Amino acid sequence: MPPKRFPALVAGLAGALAAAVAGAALTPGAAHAGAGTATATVFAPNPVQQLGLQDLTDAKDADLPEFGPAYTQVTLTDLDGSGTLTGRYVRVKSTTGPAAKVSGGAFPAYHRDADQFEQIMGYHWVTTAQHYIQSLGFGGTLRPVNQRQIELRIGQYGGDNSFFRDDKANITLGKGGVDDGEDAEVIVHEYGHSVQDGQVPGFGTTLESGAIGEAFGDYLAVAVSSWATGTPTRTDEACVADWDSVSYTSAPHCLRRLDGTKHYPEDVRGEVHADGEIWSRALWDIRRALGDRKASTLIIEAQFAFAPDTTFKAAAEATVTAARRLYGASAASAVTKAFGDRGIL
Ligand SMILES: [Ca+2]
Ligand SMILES: [Ca+2]
Ligand SMILES: [Ca+2]
Ligand SMILES: [Zn+2]
Repeated sequence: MPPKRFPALVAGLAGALAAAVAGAALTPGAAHAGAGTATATVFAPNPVQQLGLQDLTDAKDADLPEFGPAYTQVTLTDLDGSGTLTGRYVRVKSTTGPAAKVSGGAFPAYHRDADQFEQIMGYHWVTTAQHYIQSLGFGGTLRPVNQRQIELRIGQYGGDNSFFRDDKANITLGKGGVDDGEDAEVIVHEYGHSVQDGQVPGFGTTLESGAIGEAFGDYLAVAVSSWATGTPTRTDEACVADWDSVSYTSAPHCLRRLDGTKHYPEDVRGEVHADGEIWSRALWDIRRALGDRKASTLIIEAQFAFAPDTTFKAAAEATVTAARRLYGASAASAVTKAFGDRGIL
């Protein structure tokens, strides 16, 4: 388990605290001091990864007994005290079903067959992803990254259409197959697009920059999953969205992987998600070489220098530069090797 980040407040206290801090200006540090909290129930990160069961199926959103051990109680943080899923980093809007509502300092223990479950998931995993980024020093010793309130919408149709959206800060989750909001790695992938847009407004206007966007979302999904829920994992750590993908892949179920062998330029297919696997493997290798903390820090720091229409080569060079500036020559050479192995540098 990672270091404890969520203070274990008793439920009764949480409501009082939420009221006390409502409207107060929260500093990033205050997010960890228990401001605006409530307990809730989530998957962490998803039932396939948690249980190691590749034969789980959506079963039309049924709350079958095998999901039981995957339900995990967490403390939602950074809530604004209104009793809804509105907080410092995200506000949740659902067009399907009723809105989740606090009762006595806690959200009811919604399960996957309730629309509110995906709302809670969305709130929790966006906030957790922002906490992960802050844990690296962003907003402290390093510049803030995407420390704004985004909107997370849940609708019948959503899907991964961020490449075509004009409001890239925000997230839309759909309900095709397994509800997208039941898999933390889908939520954090989408938040990855928001993060990059926060760093470089309008990022991802070309095939290669778009592929970098998909790759970073996948990388962030895995990094946040591991940070929040621990390793080793019961499915391959490099597997993204083990649960959402059960309805469209064969076992082991992965939407995409970080440890593929695609090489530039011969494996380019002209599709951002497919080509993103070239870039994400380089990020994965950087993480294996330098560890999660250094890798994620330099990868995110480098993105500030990316042009909205960057090429793989220019972005890789910016990443090497960030590695050298933050961690010196040996880190820079590890990053150069990772991109070199993919044919990018
Ligand atoms: Ca559901
Ligand atoms: Ca889905
Ligand atoms: Ca996973
Ligand atoms: Zn995407």
